[in-house]
Amino acid sequence: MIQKMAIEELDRLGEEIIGGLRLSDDNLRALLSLESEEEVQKLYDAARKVRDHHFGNRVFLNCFIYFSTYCKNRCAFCYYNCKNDIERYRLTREEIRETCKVLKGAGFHMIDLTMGEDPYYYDDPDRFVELVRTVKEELGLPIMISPGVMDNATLLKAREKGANFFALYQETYDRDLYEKLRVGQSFEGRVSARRFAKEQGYCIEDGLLTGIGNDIESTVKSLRGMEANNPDMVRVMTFLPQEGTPLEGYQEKSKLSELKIIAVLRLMFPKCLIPASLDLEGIDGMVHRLNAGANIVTSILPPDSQLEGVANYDRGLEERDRDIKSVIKRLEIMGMEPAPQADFERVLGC
Ligand code: SAM
Ligand code: MD0
Ligand code: SF4
Repeated sequence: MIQKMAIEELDRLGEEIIGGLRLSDDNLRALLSLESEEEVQKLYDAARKVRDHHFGNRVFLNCFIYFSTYCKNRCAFCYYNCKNDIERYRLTREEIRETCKVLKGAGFHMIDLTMGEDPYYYDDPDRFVELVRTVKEELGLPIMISPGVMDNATLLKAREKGANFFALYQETYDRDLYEKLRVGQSFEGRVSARRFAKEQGYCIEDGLLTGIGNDIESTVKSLRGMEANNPDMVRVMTFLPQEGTPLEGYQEKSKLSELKIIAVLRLMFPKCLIPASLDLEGIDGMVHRLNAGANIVTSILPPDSQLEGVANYDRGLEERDRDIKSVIKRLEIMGMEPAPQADFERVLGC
């Protein structure tokens, strides 16, 4: 049986975490099973207190460039899985250079270069390394790479050419669920690519999906699984069903909301970057995620961009409100502001 957490304990939680308290598995179960509006708000309050203690009102901004939507894999949740008959694109090096020009001085702390596991790059990974070099040369900003599982030699070369962060999400540390989600992909291979990157001086991001077969026990397992990697950034995303995929019609009444998990992540990983992704609910959703303890806005698209997101809540909508100016405007209304770049460099040095 899950032990409940008393309201008074929730009131003290933020302070206690700042004072060094580590949550037990029973604490995690209790927090993840909170339901009443009052209790859940207290959880967010605690997470914000911890976030503000370490980062003040300052937020980081991550630019998302999905430069190739070709993929050889068949993740059950993903729109871009190779079985889905969709239009795809692969930007040329020149197009990427042009995108960088638009991004100069825009105010981003980091550029996220994401792709599907595109054979064009996997058959000749030096093409990918070259792309990292180009973006570094154009912008001089920190670079996150999200290329999927990459071989060690390529990870090393990309690091030498200026990649700072390696994002690779396990989605779940429950192996049975993993096999249903990342169909045909090695669980260990994913863990070891991330571990290798960390050993080589990358900052690493790990992540979970929620609303897709995870219960409280498997979520606790996943949180502990992420913790074991000593990540610098940790995320959770709500599964959004995608047209043309096996899980197109999947619906789940999950009590494990993304917001609750964001708050728990903040309590478990007080100093980590935790994303408020625009990909799921846009800028209104960003506000809720920041209020639950997140501190980096991700999936901000380059100005006037036609590029894709990953889950794309706005697919098919006419208006796309995913630009850095709109984000900053809303941060100001919230009493928050973009952090100085020096703060981000400190995070990278951690
Ligand atoms: N191809 C690389 C890979 O899979 O690692 C890079 C893309 S990765 C950043 C895409 C991530 O977006 C997935 O790991 C998953 O966490 C998330 N995602 C994909 N489809 C989603 C969906 N339908 N709903 C929510 N999140 C999704
Ligand atoms: C996001 N669409 O932050 C991006 C993506 C990949 N590193 C990040 C999932 O929501
Ligand atoms: Fe490919 Fe990544 Fe989508 Fe999986 S999540 S199908 S690896 S793009």
